[in-house]
Amino acid sequence: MDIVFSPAHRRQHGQAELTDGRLVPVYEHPGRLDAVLEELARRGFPAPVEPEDHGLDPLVAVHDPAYVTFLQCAWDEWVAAHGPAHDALPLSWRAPGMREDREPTRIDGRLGYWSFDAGTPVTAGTWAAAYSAAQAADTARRRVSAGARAAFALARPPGHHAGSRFFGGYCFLNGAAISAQGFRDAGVERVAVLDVDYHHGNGTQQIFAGRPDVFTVSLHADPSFCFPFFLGHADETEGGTHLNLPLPKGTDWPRYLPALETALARIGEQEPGALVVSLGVDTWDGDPISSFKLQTADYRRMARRIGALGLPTVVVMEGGYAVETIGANVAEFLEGFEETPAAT
Ligand code: FKS
Ligand code: ZN
Repeated sequence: MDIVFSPAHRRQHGQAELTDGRLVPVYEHPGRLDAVLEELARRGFPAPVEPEDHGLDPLVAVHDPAYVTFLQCAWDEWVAAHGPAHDALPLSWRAPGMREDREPTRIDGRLGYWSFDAGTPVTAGTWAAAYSAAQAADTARRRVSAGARAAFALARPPGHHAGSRFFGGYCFLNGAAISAQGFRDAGVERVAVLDVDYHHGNGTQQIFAGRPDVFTVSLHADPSFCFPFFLGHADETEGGTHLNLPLPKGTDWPRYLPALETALARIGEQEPGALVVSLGVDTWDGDPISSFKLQTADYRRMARRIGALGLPTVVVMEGGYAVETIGANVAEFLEGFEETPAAT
């Protein structure tokens, strides 16, 4: 499997995020990807390739150009207002009854205008890192469009919480959405996105809502008790183009598998020409911010089933915060996928 990786991911290294009423060191940090890279090398995976640079076109295919411009300028605006000592974090958002049609001029207001949470620091390197992750997802898709069975965008910051006009949940640019839209623009009539991260892929759902050409599915912790809280319930079907499979606290493999089978059956019915997988391994038993109970060997089982669809597939890295195991969990997934043949 081709692996696309850019060292520019290290430029996103926030100082702190707001968790349980305290500022704590960020969970989503460069060490995560370096741990995966190391484990893949140890297991003899091929050396990764760097992303190609296709400019802003793949980004603005799924994100509002005004949002992309905001991301490019946010850090400089923050420094002009507050200096560079601390990361930029939003702290005020509009609620129902407030104006959506007036974009604030001051950066503090603009951060809230273009985001949905306070856990996603904007830093000096955020744009460079998010841009490299978007290009990695696009490059992985190009490899598959060019004939590879599968490719893996080993990239961060992650993307599945980022919508057409907002950042949040550690995400700025939605790599999975960029891949899916890339397949469409390359002539694939129907694309499926399968999100197995512990958290609901609200950005991906929003970007493709109501689009019969991109069927999106997410298996995740029930938003009644889990971030992102305000999307991800089972009754959100977006006119039949989306499927949410919310799962209870403590879900283990025997309880996860039936939901996965449901997801795969629905994807199969769509007869897509390509698949994008949002791979989060924060469903692992020991993850520090999650509650599911998947074991390392379960990622191989999961990938064998996903691979059995036989589809040209892009896998995009999302969450997973147990640095000691993130590499093994990802490697098990990739090895399991590679055991499956492409459909002929
Ligand atoms: C921790 C609070 C956690 C934010 C959780 C964000 C999850 C991000 C993710 C992604 F894949 F995007 F990285 N609040 N006490 O794992 O879904
Ligand atoms: Zn997650």
